[in-house]
Amino acid sequence: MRPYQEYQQMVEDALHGQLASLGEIPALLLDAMDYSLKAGGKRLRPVLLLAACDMAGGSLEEALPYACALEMIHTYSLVHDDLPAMDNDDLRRGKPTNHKVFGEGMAILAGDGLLSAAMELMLRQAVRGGEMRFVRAAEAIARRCGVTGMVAGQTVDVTSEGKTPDEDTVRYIHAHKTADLITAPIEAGLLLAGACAEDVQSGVEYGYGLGMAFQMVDDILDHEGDPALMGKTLGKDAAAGKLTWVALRGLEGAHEDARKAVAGAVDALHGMKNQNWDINFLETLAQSTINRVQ
Ligand code: GRG
Repeated sequence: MRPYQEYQQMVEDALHGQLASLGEIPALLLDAMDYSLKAGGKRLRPVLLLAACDMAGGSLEEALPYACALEMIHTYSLVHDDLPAMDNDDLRRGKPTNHKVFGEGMAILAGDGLLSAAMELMLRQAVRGGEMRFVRAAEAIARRCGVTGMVAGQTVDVTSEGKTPDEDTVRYIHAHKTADLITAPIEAGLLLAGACAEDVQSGVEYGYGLGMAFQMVDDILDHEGDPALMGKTLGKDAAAGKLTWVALRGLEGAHEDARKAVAGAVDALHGMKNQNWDINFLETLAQSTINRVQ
């Protein structure tokens, strides 16, 4: 088992090079994309992809373009989410948001650029690799960030503000806006490593539990977190009447449900058919989500 920081460093080292490898990008566009990409962040999604692939005996070199692509997709979603037409935020990852620095037009283009670059990187690797597992990993990521995944969740999120929270709707928002992009790296990492369908399914269940817990804790931190550690303005969700897990279940209920979601994730890991895999990294990561402060 490698430490989190080792996977994180692999991603940090590869991100800019992966972008630059696509060819000549207009300087301002590259600056705007790089600004948000290099603004920090935990790199959770790419780390999950590398760790899942590593656990199942896959190649980290083959997985790296997918890991970087996923971080690009996540970063695009943050850039667009921060725009005045969406959440209208001034601060992200402890820095002024992309549109505050580059203007709204460039922030939209930076997001578009990050999403398109991500697709290109994955498909280039799929063409190079020439095996169906490369295509299937790209399909899983495209599906989970797309119109039945993250974009669907964000749509229901922005159109539900001010409504009375009901469990089905809040679960839908969290499952798609957040958990899909946390499930994507597990699914893609296992597919790249050639895992069997049953183990990919267990990985998907793990990703769902982890992703739901991650967003429940995010909702809790919006009330109880430290803005300096979170790198963003807190308290905005409640003020905007967002459908959060805290709005649905209260702070205590949200803590309890986050613990249950993590337990579900850990159960799924233990149910993997391949009992030779070292599940410690993914298990520890899921458990630490409960106590995360950033
Ligand atoms: C614009 C299509 C579109 C989607 C936006 C990502 C998102 C959906 C909205 C941002 C607000 C939010 C609460 C998203 C839920 C996912 C989440 C908790 C994102 C923050 O992820 P972290 O904590 O951030 O991994 P870092 O900065 O560490 O990468």
